[in-house]
Amino acid sequence: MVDLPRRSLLAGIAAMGVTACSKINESETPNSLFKAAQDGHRAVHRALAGKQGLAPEYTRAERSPTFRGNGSVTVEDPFYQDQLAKGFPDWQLEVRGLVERPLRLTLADLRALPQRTQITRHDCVEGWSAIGEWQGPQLSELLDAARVRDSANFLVFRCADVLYERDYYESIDMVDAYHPQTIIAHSLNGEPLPEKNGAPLRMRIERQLGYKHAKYVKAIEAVASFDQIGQGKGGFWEDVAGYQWYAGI
Ligand SMILES: Nc1nc2c(c(=O)[nH]1)N[C@H]1C(S)=C(S)[C@@H](COP(=O)(O)O)O[C@H]1N2
Ligand SMILES: [Mo]
Repeated sequence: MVDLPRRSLLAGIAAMGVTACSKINESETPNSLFKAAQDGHRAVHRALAGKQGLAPEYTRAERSPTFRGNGSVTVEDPFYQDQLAKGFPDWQLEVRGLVERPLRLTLADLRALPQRTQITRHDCVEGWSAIGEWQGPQLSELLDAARVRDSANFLVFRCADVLYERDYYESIDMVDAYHPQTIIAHSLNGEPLPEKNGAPLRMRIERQLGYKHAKYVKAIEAVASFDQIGQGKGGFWEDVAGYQWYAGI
């Protein structure tokens, strides 16, 4: 595990500037389209949306006055609570698994990267929506810096909270991983994330339903398959309640 100073992270990103594109192209090869076709919804959605289709973005005036918290709204862990009280000075996000260069990034590292701000609508399957302004680096920046191996097919997000006695986790494929609106958000409506919305870091994966947007993210793991993770369905709600792994909207 390397503790990368910011300069070398940025240098790494500059040096790997083309990876995001080549990765997306790779995932459009006939072979992986065949794999995608095993899930009808995913294939149809991809065909209609196009690989770079953007989720709608809204104006500041359209933001919801409050953005509710759902699922876990607190993290019991004492280290987490101590960090929350102090503004997360020692929180680290790990990027690990099938990568050439594992990373450990502080919030300061993440804030020093180029930032994306997006005002999007969150849709929860429980029947509510909210519009919020999110800010953070694109996930592709980190993946390029970590040099994701070709053998990686999915990213697993490991979360700090426990819900119904299980660690929350989620996973996405490499098309969503490199999508321009997939960001690691540290801010909501111009403020650091509140605890209920996933402080200090939560995913925004804008073309998917709410449960895919992992909150309290502590590690991002590149894997070939998620068969051996959790109960093998690729996420907390997929395991617990049979929700679809591909939740495209
Ligand atoms: N770690 C973690 N991430 C999570 C959840 C959770 O309980 N724990 N709930 C999911 C669900 S179902 C939704 S709708 C959104 C809610 O995000 P919010 O609390 O910011 O509204 O987070 C998702 N990500
Ligand atoms: Mo949800």
